[in-house]
Amino acid sequence: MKGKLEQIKKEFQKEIEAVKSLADLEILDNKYLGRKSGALTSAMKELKSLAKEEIPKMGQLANEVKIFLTGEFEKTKKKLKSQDQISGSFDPTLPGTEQPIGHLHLVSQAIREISSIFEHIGFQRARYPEVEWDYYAFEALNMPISHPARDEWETFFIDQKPINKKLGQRILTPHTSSGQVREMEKGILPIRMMNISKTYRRQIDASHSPMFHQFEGLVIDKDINITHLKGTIEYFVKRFFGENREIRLRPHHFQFTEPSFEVDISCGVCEGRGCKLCKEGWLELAGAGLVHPNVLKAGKIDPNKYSGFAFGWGVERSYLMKSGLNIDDIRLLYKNDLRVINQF
Ligand code: FA5
Repeated sequence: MKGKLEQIKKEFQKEIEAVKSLADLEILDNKYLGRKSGALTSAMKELKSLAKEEIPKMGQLANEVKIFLTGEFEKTKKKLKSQDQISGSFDPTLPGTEQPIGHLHLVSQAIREISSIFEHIGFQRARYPEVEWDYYAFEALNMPISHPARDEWETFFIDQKPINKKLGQRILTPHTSSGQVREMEKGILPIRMMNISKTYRRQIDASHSPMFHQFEGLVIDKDINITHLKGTIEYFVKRFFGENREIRLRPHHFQFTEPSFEVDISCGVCEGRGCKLCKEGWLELAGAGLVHPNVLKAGKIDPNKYSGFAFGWGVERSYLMKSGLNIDDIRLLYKNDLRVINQF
């Protein structure tokens, strides 16, 4: 019996090495382990007819051969299956799986468009800190600590002790005007700055977001006057909103410009005739004015030699007012709802 079992194992090893397919493997499985006439199954049936003292020893050997055969079958099966997958299922002529391609958020698209429009008339992009000192956001802009105009910016304050008296408290910048004196401090004249960045205020409703973007133009040169300001704004409005849109400068008050204006554009819905959205045909979009002499002085520029203009706009509001966009809630831009975002 011992010789028979060893012979079965030897022949099996030779045969399994030659197996090339799962179908051949199944035939071999039947040949050796088949229930009715498998070579090993039949040998095991013969154990009963051995001498009593031989049975345990031969039984153990038969079991070892069975475990060996079963293990080899499993190993070969796995190997053949993975070969099948590699060679069988890969068809290089089939079209690949198309991956979805993302796109820029509409606010990023707006920022690119705005930058490019101003680049054409010589403005250079700048970006100043969003976590800013009180000094640059207010004090240097002609708003001393107790001035009530500061309230208009509904500022977020950082819970941190001031590091020196001049810079004051740390805040999240409420407007891009905080870049004005920083730009002047570089000491390079003339200035044509386009500062676009995130700004923060404690406000939230359909037309206010606590985080929003502003773009701030600042021009400092010799003999700058209101016609330069008006021409620049008009150029931007026609490029960004369309040739048919008009602008209006309405007298206003900002501490850091004199004179100051609010900039209105003619409504894109009724084309200036008056409707539900605009009431009288005009929409307010920005603040602007000629740079106050005290701000020039804070930036170490002589107001007797130089003058300048500045304007600050909301990026989101401007984008929402572009003709053809029907978004009536600014907060939709930041809800990350792909059904909205993917339309732009
Ligand atoms: C200012 O922030 C001035 N710094 C603008 C300025 C710059 C005046 C330079 C003179 C010279 P105002 O607070 O009006 O002004 O904001 C300007 C624009 O930012 C608004 O017209 C609006 O378009 C946008 N804006 C203001 N608050 C929000 C808000 N919470 N959410 C979205 N947009 C806002």
